Amino acid sequence: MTPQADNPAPLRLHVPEPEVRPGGTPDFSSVKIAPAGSVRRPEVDANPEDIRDLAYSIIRVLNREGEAVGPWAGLLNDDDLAEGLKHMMTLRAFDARMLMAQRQGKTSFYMQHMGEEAVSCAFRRALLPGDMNFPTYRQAGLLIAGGYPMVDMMNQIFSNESDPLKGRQLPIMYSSKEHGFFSISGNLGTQFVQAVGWAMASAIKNDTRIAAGWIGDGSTAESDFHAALAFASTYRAPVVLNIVNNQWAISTFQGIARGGSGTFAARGLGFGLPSLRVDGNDYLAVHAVASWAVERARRNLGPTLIEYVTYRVGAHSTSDDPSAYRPKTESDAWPLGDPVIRLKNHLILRGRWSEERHKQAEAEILDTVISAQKEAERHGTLHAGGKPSVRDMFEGVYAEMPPHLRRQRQQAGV
Ligand SMILES: Cc1ncc(C[n+]2csc(CCOP(=O)(O)OP(=O)(O)O)c2C)c(N)n1
Ligand SMILES: [Mg+2]
Repeated sequence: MTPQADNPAPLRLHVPEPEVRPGGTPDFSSVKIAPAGSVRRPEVDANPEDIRDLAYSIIRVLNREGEAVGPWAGLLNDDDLAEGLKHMMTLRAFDARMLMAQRQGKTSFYMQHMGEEAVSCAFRRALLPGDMNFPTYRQAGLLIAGGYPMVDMMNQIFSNESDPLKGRQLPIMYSSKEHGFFSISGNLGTQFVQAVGWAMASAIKNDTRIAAGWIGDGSTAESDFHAALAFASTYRAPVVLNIVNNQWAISTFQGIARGGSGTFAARGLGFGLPSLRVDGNDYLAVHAVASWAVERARRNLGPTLIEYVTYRVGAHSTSDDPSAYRPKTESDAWPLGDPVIRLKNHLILRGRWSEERHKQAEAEILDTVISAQKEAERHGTLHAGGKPSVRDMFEGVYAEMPPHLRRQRQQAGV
């Protein structure tokens, strides 16, 4: 018998810990950030084996001075960028008003995008009409940049008589087939397999529409994430697989779901997927990388995995208090800055924008959001005014209502 077997050391688990806790000094010195413009831009038909390094770097376009530099720059003109800036400002203003509405008891729940606006707003611009997103709850920029009426978003949040989803979904879990926005699932991870399945169906039908799946850093620990990658890789489904790494999964830091892999993008390498990491707070970089991946999918070159490196500035949701698990000043220390300010500075540098123009745009956007809110509130809020009908509860599931539901509807008197 060996001595080890006689007296084995007790086994232990490794539980990763965040570097800093509340009360500590935020430290992101371990986050390695490539200088803007320094990461190469391969051809879209590059062999995934030849671009494995892109899973470990960070593609960036906007430098500290606000210039757009390097091989990923130059896709969007100044008008496009000004429009993009307005989309992000609109999402931020919308968030602020809806957060306040939740505090006022007009809705039970809200989730903000603060700090992550570039990801969904810029990605939307890379898609074509007919393409389908399978989003999580933090991609409302897909709707705002896609022209979905803000009043309908608010009607859903207020669960009022004009709620397009008739009170059946948690507030903010929108759905709009026409706007390429598949119904959000509260069960995390499901949207990734659904995106791959939809993309496979599109290819089976010889259609030209592609899909985009969305998942958070924490949710990549779900088995659905891995199943989605296996199917996407085997069948080369026309899908863009997006991981939004905002550093947190409610109170759990990203190191738990990432485990031993260096980055979330690196998860794709074992599946042979082209896997790119991008500065998620850089509107131009997000759009450029998204366009690269969309072109691959559209040209039948297969799926791409993208990790957006960003930071969740606000609370996870209105039910969360981040001061319990991270330093209050952590977002100020985040090294990739604020996506709105970075794009604003770039446009100022190009002579297309100014501080005055920005203030004016902020005021105009706030006016638009407030008038949309007034209109939505005319149709009711959580505790006041019009509500969806109880009858709606019985509709929309079965093509022909089964007898037991018909009986229940009669009992409810609707
Ligand atoms: C299958 C499943 N498990 C757990 C939850 C509870 N839950 C809701 S949000 C969340 C954190 C998700 O974090 P992440 O994927 O990083 O997304 P983020 O909120 O940061 O955008 C958890 C655990 C859930 N909704 N579904
Ligand atoms: Mg997260």
